[in-house]
Amino acid sequence: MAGTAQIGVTGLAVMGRNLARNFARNGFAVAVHNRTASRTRDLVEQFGHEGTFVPAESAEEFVAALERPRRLVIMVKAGAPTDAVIEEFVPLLEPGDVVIDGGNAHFADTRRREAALRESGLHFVGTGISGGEEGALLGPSIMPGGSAESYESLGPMLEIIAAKAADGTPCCTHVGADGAGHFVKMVHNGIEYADMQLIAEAYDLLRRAAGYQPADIARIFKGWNSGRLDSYLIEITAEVLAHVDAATGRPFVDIVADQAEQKGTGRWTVQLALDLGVPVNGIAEAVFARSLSGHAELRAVGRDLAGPAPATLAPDDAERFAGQVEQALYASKVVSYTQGFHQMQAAGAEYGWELDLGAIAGIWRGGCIIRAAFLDRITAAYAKDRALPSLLADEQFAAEIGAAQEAWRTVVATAARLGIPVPGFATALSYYDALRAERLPAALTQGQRDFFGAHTYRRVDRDGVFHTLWSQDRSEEQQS
Ligand code: NBP
Repeated sequence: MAGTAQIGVTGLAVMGRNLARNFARNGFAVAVHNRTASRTRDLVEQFGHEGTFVPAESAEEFVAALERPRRLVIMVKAGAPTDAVIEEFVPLLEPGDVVIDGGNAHFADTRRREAALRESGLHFVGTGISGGEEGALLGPSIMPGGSAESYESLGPMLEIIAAKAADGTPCCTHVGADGAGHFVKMVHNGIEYADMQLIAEAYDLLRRAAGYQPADIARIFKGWNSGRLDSYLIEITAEVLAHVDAATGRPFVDIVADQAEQKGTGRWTVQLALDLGVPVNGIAEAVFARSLSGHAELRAVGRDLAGPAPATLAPDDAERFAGQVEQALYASKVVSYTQGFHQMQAAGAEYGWELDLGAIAGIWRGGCIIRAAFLDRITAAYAKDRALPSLLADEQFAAEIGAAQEAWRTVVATAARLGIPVPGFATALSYYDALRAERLPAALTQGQRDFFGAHTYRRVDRDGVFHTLWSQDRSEEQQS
């Protein structure tokens, strides 16, 4: 079978195995390889009937099975294992071959690997893949970086195995050079964190402020899912809330320990936003909310702190409040996407990627965790103005948020009054109000910085950089 496989996948744990099956089910001959050969044998034994698999037990056999230029997908644990696999395969490859990393790599690692492999004439394509195990098999959202040339040979295959949006468009596009694909996947995950946090806050308010039970809230979410909040995450939230624990007969959500876990990507999004100087408050609050939930000892110490007595709204008010929560959720969601897209825009400028933000929203419409009808609107906003400075500068989003803002304020104020934490809703509203402000207290911050550290400031009425000689009470002097 030498040189007949159109693509190869090495690393056959859940993701790699399903991705290989996806290629095979779509008619591609797929070479398959794994460090531990039993996984390769299991795959062919269980799923060999689904298409053409070319099993390989050694790296040499695997490379020899691929047609040229070779296309080789690495689906192993991110970090050192990915480097180990690259080191193993690179000496066996030839200029023009394409090495694809479909793992959740940090984009800086992808930039480093791309530069190193380019020296040997190899294309390195860091590719974000979203949709988990099921997406890998049935159609994920695919975010390939790397050179445009590599996309010419690889792109058509990826577009075939990718999810399709409702209008049939493949959820895969060439995102940009070197680490762009992994960066965009990381921001996708950051936005996913923010979406999940906002949904969790909406649930908490409906339960604790409005007095609804999980089954009622499931019905409310189901209703929202046929409106502008229509999305995979709202859909599964309704299912989780409707689920009853078989062992106890209690709502499933009540038997789950309330300590959320986080993997690296949400944290990376916030760390890199800090490096880029981009406020991604919504994502940051989502990461911190998970982190706080996990600090059991801290929470035990705080549990007896003073707060308002628990109170719930009257049934008529509860119904109206549920409508207001929908508006607050929608407005906060628009803000967190605004922040995520700002981060991608800033990274594009910093790293020289020509990111098409509308196309990126487009490939998130299917396959991935944040898939939502709403993404069409983002694509439309960037189609109207490719250089849109912020999603909130889009007339339609601005009008929608304008219409929601009163309800949004009521929800945040109600939460504060009742002592229910809503870090996601509140930070989104503060971001919105900060953008609206004619003047920010940053002027005072600058004054303080000049006072204690001679950090200088700019004036509103004259050009230049100024410092006040505070101890001498002397008027400002212009710096050179
Ligand atoms: P894992 O992340 O659990 O990795 C297991 C695979 O890595 C196995 O094939 C294992 O081989 C291989 N591997 C390791 Br560990 N060290 C190796 C080394 N030094 N040399 C060669 N192979 C090595 O698998 P996964 O959950 O399928 O995820 C694969 C990638 O996809 C990861 O980067 C992950 O972050 C990313 N991803 C996962 C999801 C998801 O929902 N799970 C979604 C999107 C992306 P062995 O069988 O010999 O131990």
